[in-house]
Amino acid sequence: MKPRDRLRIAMQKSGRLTEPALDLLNRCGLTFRQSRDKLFCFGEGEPVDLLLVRDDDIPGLIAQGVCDLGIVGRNVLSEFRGTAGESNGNAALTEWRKLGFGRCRLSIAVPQEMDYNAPQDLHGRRIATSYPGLLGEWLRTQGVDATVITLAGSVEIAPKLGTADAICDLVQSGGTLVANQLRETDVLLQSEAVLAGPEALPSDERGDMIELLLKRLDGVIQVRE
Ligand code: PRT
Ligand code: ZN
Repeated sequence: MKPRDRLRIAMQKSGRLTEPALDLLNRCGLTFRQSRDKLFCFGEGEPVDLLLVRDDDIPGLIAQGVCDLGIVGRNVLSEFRGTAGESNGNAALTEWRKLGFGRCRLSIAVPQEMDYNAPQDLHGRRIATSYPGLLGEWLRTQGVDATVITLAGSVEIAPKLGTADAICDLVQSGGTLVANQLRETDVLLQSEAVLAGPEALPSDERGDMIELLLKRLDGVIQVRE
């Protein structure tokens, strides 16, 4: 791949993390020229550009070196690290900073009427999720043998449709679970948006720019807290 002299940050094009991520970068003194219906935003002052993509693509873009950093939910980053990462010859990714927005948790939920006391009650059951890596790892640590059903979306209706006995999905207010007669039983992961990047910083101007950005971020995050 051609060496780049400008830093490139991947962020969500359109979704829950878009506005707060852009707001945070603006507070760090970064402004961008291109309108947001485009894939690429050119940085005006500093040599920092944005790539606007689906959140699920962000870890892969960093691991492949297409982007230097990304703003993404820990849930997406952890799932990627568990299922791809080094085994695919990709660079190992790390959380450089917690960003304090996009907070949610990845939880197990079961139908309200199900008799559930402990993870062992999931033995032999079917659990629907968009996070098969994280769920599989949790089931292993709990010593539970269950069938993981991977769905891209609408996980919360799987029990009602009869395609799963329980789900493992993101929860924020809990409203979606209640609306689907489900109750939260176990939290697998507490999540928020994070600044993700490779474990080793690039040893050129981009590395210097990342260090400067991290310093500014720390200032902005401290003011918020
Ligand atoms: O198009 P793209 O793939 O980029 O977007 P997306 O639809 O995958 O993501 P998006 O915008 O929904 O969420 C982006 C990130 O926001 C997630 O990866 C999480 O890190 C974070 N986040 C924070 C959430 C929620 N809160 C959240 N509540 N992501 C999803 N939800 C959903 C959840 O899946 C469930 O359907 O909201 C519902 C639960 O919310 P409550 O409030 O009813 O509990
Ligand atoms: Zn997504």
